[in-house]
Amino acid sequence: MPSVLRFLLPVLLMSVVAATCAAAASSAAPPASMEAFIFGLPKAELHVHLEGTMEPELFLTIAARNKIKTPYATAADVRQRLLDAKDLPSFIVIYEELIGALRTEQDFHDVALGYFRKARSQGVVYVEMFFDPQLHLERGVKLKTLYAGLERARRDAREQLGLEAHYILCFLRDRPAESAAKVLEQSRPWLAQIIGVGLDNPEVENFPAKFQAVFARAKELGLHRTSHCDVGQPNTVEHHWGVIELLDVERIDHGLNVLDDPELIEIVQDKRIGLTAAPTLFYRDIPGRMEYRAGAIRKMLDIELLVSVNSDDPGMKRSLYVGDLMLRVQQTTNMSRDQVVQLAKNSFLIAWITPEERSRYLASIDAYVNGASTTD
Ligand code: ES4
Ligand code: ZN
Repeated sequence: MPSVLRFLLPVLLMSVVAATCAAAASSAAPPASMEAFIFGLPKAELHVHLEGTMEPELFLTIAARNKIKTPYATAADVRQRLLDAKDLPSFIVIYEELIGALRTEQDFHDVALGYFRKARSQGVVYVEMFFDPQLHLERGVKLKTLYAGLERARRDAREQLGLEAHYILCFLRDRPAESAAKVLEQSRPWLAQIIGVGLDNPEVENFPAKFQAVFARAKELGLHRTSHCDVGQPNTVEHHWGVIELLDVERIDHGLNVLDDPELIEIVQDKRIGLTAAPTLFYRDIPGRMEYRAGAIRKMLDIELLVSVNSDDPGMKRSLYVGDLMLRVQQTTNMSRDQVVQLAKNSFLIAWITPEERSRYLASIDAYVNGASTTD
Protein backbone atom coordinates (compact mmCIF):
# COMPACT_ATOMS: atom_id res chain seq x y z
CA MET A 1 0.00 0.00 0.00
CA PRO A 2 1.41 3.48 -0.79
CA SER A 3 2.62 5.14 2.42
CA VAL A 4 0.18 8.06 2.08
CA LEU A 5 -2.70 5.59 2.06
CA ARG A 6 -1.21 3.63 4.92
CA PHE A 7 -1.36 6.79 6.96
CA LEU A 8 -4.65 8.17 5.65
CA LEU A 9 -6.73 5.02 5.74
CA PRO A 10 -6.66 4.55 9.51
CA VAL A 11 -7.39 8.26 10.00
CA LEU A 12 -10.36 8.08 7.65
CA LEU A 13 -11.65 4.90 9.25
CA MET A 14 -11.26 6.44 12.67
CA SER A 15 -13.28 9.49 11.65
CA VAL A 16 -16.06 7.27 10.32
CA VAL A 17 -16.15 5.23 13.54
CA ALA A 18 -16.05 8.38 15.69
CA ALA A 19 -18.80 10.05 13.67
CA THR A 20 -20.97 6.92 13.90
CA CYS A 21 -20.45 6.74 17.66
CA ALA A 22 -21.22 10.45 18.08
CA ALA A 23 -24.39 10.07 16.02
CA ALA A 24 -25.48 7.12 18.15
CA ALA A 25 -24.66 8.97 21.36
CA SER A 26 -26.69 12.06 20.49
CA SER A 27 -29.60 10.11 19.00
CA ALA A 28 -32.95 11.25 20.35
CA ALA A 29 -34.29 7.68 20.53
CA PRO A 30 -34.70 6.96 24.24
CA PRO A 31 -33.26 3.64 25.51
CA ALA A 32 -36.14 1.50 26.67
CA SER A 33 -34.56 0.43 29.93
CA MET A 34 -31.93 1.22 32.52
CA GLU A 35 -29.85 -1.57 30.99
CA ALA A 36 -29.89 0.06 27.55
CA PHE A 37 -29.22 3.45 29.12
CA ILE A 38 -26.18 2.14 30.99
CA PHE A 39 -24.81 0.21 28.01
CA GLY A 40 -25.08 3.28 25.76
CA LEU A 41 -23.52 5.67 28.28
CA PRO A 42 -19.94 6.60 27.25
CA LYS A 43 -17.62 5.14 29.88
CA ALA A 44 -13.92 4.73 30.70
CA GLU A 45 -12.46 1.52 32.13
CA LEU A 46 -9.44 2.22 34.34
CA HIS A 47 -8.97 -1.00 36.29
CA VAL A 48 -8.67 -4.07 34.12
CA HIS A 49 -5.79 -6.56 33.92
CA LEU A 50 -4.83 -7.63 30.40
CA GLU A 51 -4.12 -11.15 31.60
CA GLY A 52 -7.35 -11.41 33.58
CA THR A 53 -9.46 -10.50 30.55
CA MET A 54 -8.59 -13.83 28.90
CA GLU A 55 -11.84 -15.83 28.65
CA PRO A 56 -11.57 -19.65 29.02
CA GLU A 57 -12.36 -20.16 25.31
CA LEU A 58 -9.50 -17.89 24.25
CA PHE A 59 -7.17 -19.56 26.77
CA LEU A 60 -7.87 -22.95 25.14
CA THR A 61 -7.42 -21.55 21.61
CA ILE A 62 -4.09 -19.99 22.53
CA ALA A 63 -2.86 -23.05 24.44
CA ALA A 64 -3.74 -25.27 21.46
CA ARG A 65 -1.98 -23.14 18.86
CA ASN A 66 1.10 -22.93 21.11
CA LYS A 67 0.96 -26.72 21.57
CA ILE A 68 0.73 -26.38 25.33
CA LYS A 69 -0.86 -29.30 27.14
CA THR A 70 -3.47 -28.26 29.71
CA PRO A 71 -5.54 -30.35 32.09
CA TYR A 72 -8.69 -28.79 30.60
CA ALA A 73 -10.61 -30.27 27.65
CA THR A 74 -13.34 -27.65 27.53
CA ALA A 75 -14.05 -24.08 28.60
CA ALA A 76 -16.42 -25.53 31.19
CA ASP A 77 -13.45 -27.39 32.72
CA VAL A 78 -11.51 -24.12 32.97
CA ARG A 79 -14.51 -22.48 34.62
CA GLN A 80 -14.68 -25.42 37.03
CA ARG A 81 -11.05 -24.73 37.99
CA LEU A 82 -11.87 -21.03 38.41
CA LEU A 83 -14.45 -22.06 41.03
CA ASP A 84 -11.45 -22.60 43.34
CA ALA A 85 -10.85 -18.83 43.41
CA LYS A 86 -12.40 -17.51 46.59
CA ASP A 87 -10.10 -14.64 47.58
CA LEU A 88 -7.16 -12.69 46.18
CA PRO A 89 -4.36 -15.23 46.88
CA SER A 90 -6.34 -18.24 45.58
CA PHE A 91 -7.37 -16.25 42.50
CA ILE A 92 -3.80 -15.20 41.70
CA VAL A 93 -2.59 -18.82 41.77
CA ILE A 94 -5.02 -19.72 38.95
CA TYR A 95 -4.40 -16.42 37.13
CA GLU A 96 -0.66 -17.15 36.99
CA GLU A 97 -1.37 -20.70 35.86
CA LEU A 98 -3.60 -19.69 32.92
CA ILE A 99 -1.23 -16.94 31.85
CA GLY A 100 1.29 -19.71 31.15
CA ALA A 101 -0.40 -20.18 27.74
CA LEU A 102 0.65 -16.71 26.49
CA ARG A 103 3.79 -16.82 24.35
CA THR A 104 3.59 -14.82 21.11
CA GLU A 105 2.90 -11.29 19.98
CA GLN A 106 -0.35 -12.59 18.49
CA ASP A 107 -1.40 -14.02 21.88
CA PHE A 108 -1.04 -10.69 23.68
CA HIS A 109 -2.72 -8.90 20.78
CA ASP A 110 -5.68 -11.28 20.75
CA VAL A 111 -6.26 -11.10 24.49
CA ALA A 112 -6.16 -7.29 24.54
CA LEU A 113 -8.28 -6.84 21.40
CA GLY A 114 -10.79 -9.46 22.58
CA TYR A 115 -11.30 -7.38 25.70
CA PHE A 116 -11.50 -4.08 23.78
CA ARG A 117 -14.26 -5.55 21.60
CA LYS A 118 -16.33 -6.69 24.57
CA ALA A 119 -15.81 -3.43 26.41
CA ARG A 120 -16.78 -1.36 23.36
CA SER A 121 -19.98 -3.39 22.99
CA GLN A 122 -20.97 -2.16 26.47
CA GLY A 123 -20.25 1.52 25.85
CA VAL A 124 -16.61 1.74 26.95
CA VAL A 125 -14.81 4.27 24.73
CA TYR A 126 -11.57 4.73 26.67
CA VAL A 127 -9.40 2.18 28.52
CA GLU A 128 -6.28 2.27 30.68
CA MET A 129 -5.25 -1.38 30.93
CA PHE A 130 -2.84 -3.01 33.40
CA PHE A 131 -0.32 -5.58 32.32
CA ASP A 132 2.17 -7.63 34.39
CA PRO A 133 5.48 -7.80 32.46
CA GLN A 134 7.30 -9.63 35.27
CA LEU A 135 4.93 -12.60 34.94
CA HIS A 136 5.90 -12.95 31.30
CA LEU A 137 9.64 -12.27 31.71
CA GLU A 138 9.77 -14.98 34.38
CA ARG A 139 8.47 -17.44 31.79
CA GLY A 140 10.99 -16.47 29.14
CA VAL A 141 8.75 -14.19 27.04
CA LYS A 142 10.62 -11.19 25.66
CA LEU A 143 9.42 -7.68 26.45
CA LYS A 144 9.66 -6.90 22.74
CA THR A 145 7.03 -9.58 22.02
CA LEU A 146 4.71 -8.32 24.75
CA TYR A 147 4.95 -4.64 23.80
CA ALA A 148 4.54 -5.37 20.08
CA GLY A 149 1.31 -7.31 20.72
CA LEU A 150 -0.07 -4.62 23.00
CA GLU A 151 0.73 -1.84 20.56
CA ARG A 152 -0.93 -3.58 17.64
CA ALA A 153 -4.05 -4.26 19.74
CA ARG A 154 -4.19 -0.60 20.71
CA ARG A 155 -3.96 0.48 17.07
CA ASP A 156 -6.61 -2.01 16.00
CA ALA A 157 -8.93 -0.85 18.81
CA ARG A 158 -8.63 2.72 17.63
CA GLU A 159 -9.07 1.91 13.95
CA GLN A 160 -11.68 -0.83 14.17
CA LEU A 161 -13.64 0.14 17.26
CA GLY A 162 -13.10 3.86 17.82
CA LEU A 163 -11.82 2.95 21.30
CA GLU A 164 -8.78 4.72 22.74
CA ALA A 165 -6.46 2.59 24.91
CA HIS A 166 -3.38 3.06 27.04
CA TYR A 167 -1.34 0.66 29.15
CA ILE A 168 -0.27 0.73 32.80
CA LEU A 169 2.82 -1.26 33.74
CA CYS A 170 2.10 -3.12 36.97
CA PHE A 171 4.79 -4.30 39.37
CA LEU A 172 4.09 -7.43 41.41
CA ARG A 173 3.82 -6.72 45.12
CA ASP A 174 4.93 -10.23 46.05
CA ARG A 175 8.22 -10.06 44.10
CA PRO A 176 11.36 -8.10 45.11
CA ALA A 177 11.48 -4.33 44.52
CA GLU A 178 14.72 -4.88 42.57
CA SER A 179 12.78 -6.91 40.02
CA ALA A 180 10.31 -4.00 39.64
CA ALA A 181 13.14 -1.51 39.19
CA LYS A 182 14.73 -3.76 36.60
CA VAL A 183 11.60 -4.22 34.49
CA LEU A 184 10.98 -0.47 34.54
CA GLU A 185 14.47 0.19 33.13
CA GLN A 186 14.14 -2.65 30.63
CA SER A 187 10.87 -1.11 29.42
CA ARG A 188 12.45 2.25 28.60
CA PRO A 189 12.54 1.60 24.84
CA TRP A 190 8.74 1.32 24.97
CA LEU A 191 8.14 4.11 27.49
CA ALA A 192 5.95 6.02 25.03
CA GLN A 193 3.53 3.08 25.12
CA ILE A 194 3.12 3.26 28.89
CA ILE A 195 0.94 5.88 30.55
CA GLY A 196 1.68 4.97 34.16
CA VAL A 197 2.70 2.38 36.72
CA GLY A 198 0.68 0.35 39.21
CA LEU A 199 1.05 -2.38 41.85
CA ASP A 200 -0.88 -5.63 41.85
CA ASN A 201 -0.71 -9.35 42.78
CA PRO A 202 -1.13 -10.42 46.42
CA GLU A 203 -0.99 -7.61 48.96
CA VAL A 204 2.12 -8.18 51.07
CA GLU A 205 2.74 -6.42 54.39
CA ASN A 206 4.12 -2.88 54.12
CA PHE A 207 4.22 -2.98 50.34
CA PRO A 208 4.12 0.84 49.94
CA ALA A 209 7.53 1.30 51.60
CA LYS A 210 8.95 -1.53 49.51
CA PHE A 211 8.17 0.25 46.23
CA GLN A 212 8.90 3.84 47.24
CA ALA A 213 12.14 4.15 45.22
CA VAL A 214 10.76 2.59 42.04
CA PHE A 215 7.67 4.82 42.17
CA ALA A 216 9.90 7.89 42.60
CA ARG A 217 11.82 6.75 39.53
CA ALA A 218 8.57 6.24 37.57
CA LYS A 219 7.50 9.78 38.49
CA GLU A 220 10.87 11.09 37.32
CA LEU A 221 10.24 9.35 33.99
CA GLY A 222 6.96 11.25 33.66
CA LEU A 223 4.68 8.31 34.42
CA HIS A 224 1.37 8.45 36.27
CA ARG A 225 1.00 6.36 39.43
CA THR A 226 -1.69 4.15 40.90
CA SER A 227 -1.72 1.18 43.27
CA HIS A 228 -4.03 -1.60 44.24
CA CYS A 229 -5.29 -1.61 47.81
CA ASP A 230 -7.47 -4.69 47.58
CA VAL A 231 -10.69 -4.99 49.56
CA GLY A 232 -10.51 -6.19 53.16
CA GLN A 233 -6.80 -7.06 53.26
CA PRO A 234 -4.77 -7.08 56.51
CA ASN A 235 -3.53 -3.59 57.49
CA THR A 236 -5.65 -2.06 54.78
CA VAL A 237 -5.92 1.40 56.35
CA GLU A 238 -2.12 1.64 56.78
CA HIS A 239 -1.64 0.50 53.20
CA HIS A 240 -4.01 3.19 51.91
CA TRP A 241 -2.04 5.82 53.83
CA GLY A 242 1.19 4.33 52.53
CA VAL A 243 0.29 4.52 48.86
CA ILE A 244 -0.82 8.14 49.26
CA GLU A 245 2.11 9.34 51.37
CA LEU A 246 5.00 7.19 50.10
CA LEU A 247 4.03 6.45 46.50
CA ASP A 248 2.25 9.72 45.64
CA VAL A 249 -0.52 7.87 43.82
CA GLU A 250 -3.18 9.68 41.82
CA ARG A 251 -5.59 6.75 42.05
CA ILE A 252 -6.15 3.73 44.28
CA ASP A 253 -7.40 0.52 42.66
CA HIS A 254 -10.34 -0.85 44.65
CA GLY A 255 -9.82 1.53 47.60
CA LEU A 256 -13.17 0.71 49.20
CA ASN A 257 -11.63 0.61 52.67
CA VAL A 258 -11.03 4.36 52.46
CA LEU A 259 -14.47 4.43 54.07
CA ASP A 260 -12.99 2.85 57.23
CA ASP A 261 -11.06 5.99 58.25
CA PRO A 262 -12.56 9.52 58.31
CA GLU A 263 -9.12 11.09 57.87
CA LEU A 264 -8.46 8.94 54.84
CA ILE A 265 -11.77 10.06 53.36
CA GLU A 266 -10.70 13.65 53.90
CA ILE A 267 -7.29 13.32 52.24
CA VAL A 268 -8.75 11.38 49.29
CA GLN A 269 -11.31 14.16 48.84
CA ASP A 270 -8.71 16.94 49.21
CA LYS A 271 -6.22 15.38 46.79
CA ARG A 272 -9.00 14.29 44.39
CA ILE A 273 -7.62 10.74 44.38
CA GLY A 274 -9.59 8.45 42.06
CA LEU A 275 -10.95 5.15 43.37
CA THR A 276 -11.34 2.43 40.76
CA ALA A 277 -13.80 0.10 42.45
CA ALA A 278 -14.32 -3.37 40.97
CA PRO A 279 -17.54 -5.05 42.09
CA THR A 280 -16.60 -8.22 40.22
CA LEU A 281 -17.89 -11.66 41.09
CA PHE A 282 -15.86 -14.85 41.23
CA TYR A 283 -17.41 -17.94 39.65
CA ARG A 284 -17.82 -19.22 43.19
CA ASP A 285 -20.72 -17.53 44.90
CA ILE A 286 -19.58 -15.42 47.82
CA PRO A 287 -22.69 -14.25 49.64
CA GLY A 288 -22.75 -10.52 50.32
CA ARG A 289 -19.82 -9.67 48.02
CA MET A 290 -21.83 -7.60 45.51
CA GLU A 291 -23.95 -6.04 48.25
CA TYR A 292 -20.87 -4.90 50.15
CA ARG A 293 -19.03 -3.54 47.12
CA ALA A 294 -22.04 -1.89 45.49
CA GLY A 295 -23.04 -0.42 48.86
CA ALA A 296 -19.56 1.05 49.34
CA ILE A 297 -19.63 2.54 45.83
CA ARG A 298 -22.95 4.18 46.56
CA LYS A 299 -21.68 5.56 49.90
CA MET A 300 -18.66 6.98 48.09
CA LEU A 301 -20.88 8.73 45.57
CA ASP A 302 -22.96 10.16 48.41
CA ILE A 303 -19.87 11.86 49.86
CA GLU A 304 -18.60 12.91 46.42
CA LEU A 305 -15.55 10.68 46.27
CA LEU A 306 -14.31 10.13 42.72
CA VAL A 307 -15.27 6.48 42.42
CA SER A 308 -15.73 4.55 39.17
CA VAL A 309 -16.92 1.02 38.27
CA ASN A 310 -14.42 -1.38 36.70
CA SER A 311 -14.20 -4.99 35.58
CA ASP A 312 -10.75 -6.05 36.95
CA ASP A 313 -10.42 -9.61 35.56
CA PRO A 314 -13.60 -10.21 33.57
CA GLY A 315 -12.33 -13.23 31.62
CA MET A 316 -11.30 -15.12 34.74
CA LYS A 317 -14.13 -14.00 36.94
CA ARG A 318 -17.79 -14.16 35.91
CA SER A 319 -17.47 -12.52 32.47
CA LEU A 320 -19.00 -9.32 33.74
CA TYR A 321 -17.89 -6.22 31.83
CA VAL A 322 -18.35 -2.59 32.84
CA GLY A 323 -21.91 -2.25 31.51
CA ASP A 324 -22.98 -5.46 33.29
CA LEU A 325 -21.33 -4.34 36.50
CA MET A 326 -22.78 -0.83 36.51
CA LEU A 327 -26.22 -2.32 36.02
CA ARG A 328 -25.71 -4.71 38.96
CA VAL A 329 -24.45 -1.87 41.16
CA GLN A 330 -27.45 0.24 40.14
CA GLN A 331 -29.91 -2.57 40.83
CA THR A 332 -28.26 -3.67 44.10
CA THR A 333 -28.34 -0.18 45.59
CA ASN A 334 -31.36 1.20 43.76
CA MET A 335 -29.17 3.97 42.40
CA SER A 336 -30.72 6.89 40.55
CA ARG A 337 -29.98 7.60 36.91
CA ASP A 338 -28.07 10.72 37.98
CA GLN A 339 -25.81 8.62 40.17
CA VAL A 340 -25.13 6.22 37.31
CA VAL A 341 -24.22 9.20 35.14
CA GLN A 342 -21.92 10.45 37.90
CA LEU A 343 -20.10 7.09 37.89
CA ALA A 344 -19.50 7.44 34.15
CA LYS A 345 -18.37 11.05 34.57
CA ASN A 346 -16.03 10.04 37.39
CA SER A 347 -14.37 7.51 35.10
CA PHE A 348 -13.29 10.38 32.84
CA LEU A 349 -12.60 12.79 35.72
CA ILE A 350 -9.94 10.41 37.07
CA ALA A 351 -8.61 9.18 33.70
CA TRP A 352 -5.11 10.25 32.67
CA ILE A 353 -6.20 12.38 29.74
CA THR A 354 -5.72 16.00 28.71
CA PRO A 355 -8.20 18.69 29.83
CA GLU A 356 -9.43 18.89 26.22
CA GLU A 357 -10.05 15.15 26.04
CA ARG A 358 -11.81 15.29 29.41
CA SER A 359 -14.11 18.07 28.24
CA ARG A 360 -14.89 16.16 25.07
CA TYR A 361 -15.77 12.92 26.89
CA LEU A 362 -17.84 14.75 29.53
CA ALA A 363 -19.68 16.61 26.77
CA SER A 364 -20.41 13.29 25.05
CA ILE A 365 -22.03 12.06 28.27
CA ASP A 366 -24.16 15.22 28.52
CA ALA A 367 -25.18 14.87 24.88
CA TYR A 368 -26.15 11.25 25.47
CA VAL A 369 -28.10 12.00 28.66
CA ASN A 370 -29.96 14.89 27.04
CA GLY A 371 -30.95 12.72 24.12
CA ALA A 372 -31.92 9.66 26.14
CA SER A 373 -34.38 8.80 28.87
CA THR A 374 -35.40 5.57 30.56
CA THR A 375 -38.68 4.09 31.58
CA ASP A 376 -37.40 2.55 34.84
C1 ES4 B 1 -5.78 -8.65 40.60
CL1 ES4 B 1 -8.15 -8.26 41.86
C2 ES4 B 1 -6.45 -8.20 41.75
N1 ES4 B 1 -5.77 -7.74 42.79
C3 ES4 B 1 -4.44 -7.74 42.73
N2 ES4 B 1 -3.75 -8.14 41.68
C4 ES4 B 1 -4.41 -8.60 40.62
N3 ES4 B 1 -3.98 -9.07 39.43
C5 ES4 B 1 -5.04 -9.42 38.73
N4 ES4 B 1 -6.15 -9.17 39.42
ZN1 ZN C 1 -7.17 -5.36 39.96
